[in-house]
Amino acid sequence: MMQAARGEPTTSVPIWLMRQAGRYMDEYQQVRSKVSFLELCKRPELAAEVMLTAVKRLGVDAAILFSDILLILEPMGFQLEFTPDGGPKIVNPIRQPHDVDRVQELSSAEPLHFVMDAVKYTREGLDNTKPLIGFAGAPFTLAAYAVEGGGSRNFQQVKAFMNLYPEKWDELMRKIALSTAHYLNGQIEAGSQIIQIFDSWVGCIGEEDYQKYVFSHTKMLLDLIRPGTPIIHFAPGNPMLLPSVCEAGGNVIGIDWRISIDRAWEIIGPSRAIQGNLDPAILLTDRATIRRCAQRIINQVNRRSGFIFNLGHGITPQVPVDHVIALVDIVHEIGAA
Ligand code: 1CP
Repeated sequence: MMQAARGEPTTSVPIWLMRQAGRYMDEYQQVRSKVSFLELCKRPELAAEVMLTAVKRLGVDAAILFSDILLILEPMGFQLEFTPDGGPKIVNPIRQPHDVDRVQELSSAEPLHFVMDAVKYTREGLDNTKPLIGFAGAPFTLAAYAVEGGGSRNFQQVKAFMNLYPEKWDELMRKIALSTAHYLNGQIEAGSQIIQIFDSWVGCIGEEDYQKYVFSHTKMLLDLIRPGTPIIHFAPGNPMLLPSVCEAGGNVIGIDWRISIDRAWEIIGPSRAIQGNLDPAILLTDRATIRRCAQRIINQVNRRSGFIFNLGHGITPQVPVDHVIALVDIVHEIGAA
């Protein structure tokens, strides 16, 4: 996994899956029947146990910290809740330009000390061959939650805010980017060996707006991450953004199923690794279909160095665990052949 992240040749194809520990798994549901999601994130031993259990059960080649991109918003002054259906809600979102003034910029990772502890415990429980991925939301995606107050279908409020109040938008993005840099460097210090940036919702905007409202902030964040740790930059939803996403930075570019591996590699170029890109919906089909789709991806990779198998987005709660285990086995089998 580390070799692939650095773009070096590997003897097999490494695989891990976004949301590999989550609601589709019985073991996770059992833990969640006793504690709320936020409590789970704030109990480092428990958070580590949830991820270690998933890694062991699935046989994947990397662990990701068990946490959530939204936790950083709490010490920045947002009141965060998770509704019973699992969705996040911000009780005091940004609606007016002056709301940005109350957003606290973090000057260290200390307010999120429980996350650093979860990194330590997860690292301690992992086999040495499996790296631990630390992560954070990218500035746009975090700002989108801060303005919308939760998930959104069309992101109207965040788009209106950035167009109407560009200076306040820059101030908000800057506060988030600088806080996130402390947070990620803290995770690296605690033992994370790879960092993934999730810009999960940036695909809702176009190329020009990415350049105008997003690019410089994401680039600043990536430039502030301690050198030497590979960065996976995942910005799904709109493959037209890929040239700008690459320019913003990252050693590995995460792609979703909307673009083929071949075309993505043409755009991304040989100097970076790629992570992706199975449609998570395929995990709802059957073993033969999962095999066929995994084979197609590995054929397109065509032995190029620097490939990490993953989904184009997270595992959904409806997916049978057996199908996920089958995918990991299939990728290990085909990828070593
Ligand atoms: O009820 C529950 O148990 C909560 C379900 C849950 C889980 C298991 C949420 C709420 N978050 C998580 C864990 C999580 N989230 C991880 C670590 C576990 C793993 O990957 O195995 C990670 C890396 C995240 C990152 C995350 N949170 C993202 C980026 C990835 C993506 O899916 O694009 C996003 C957008 C979030 C916000 C969030 N948190 C939870 C949900 C259901 C969502 C998405 C909701 C939405 O706005 O649509």
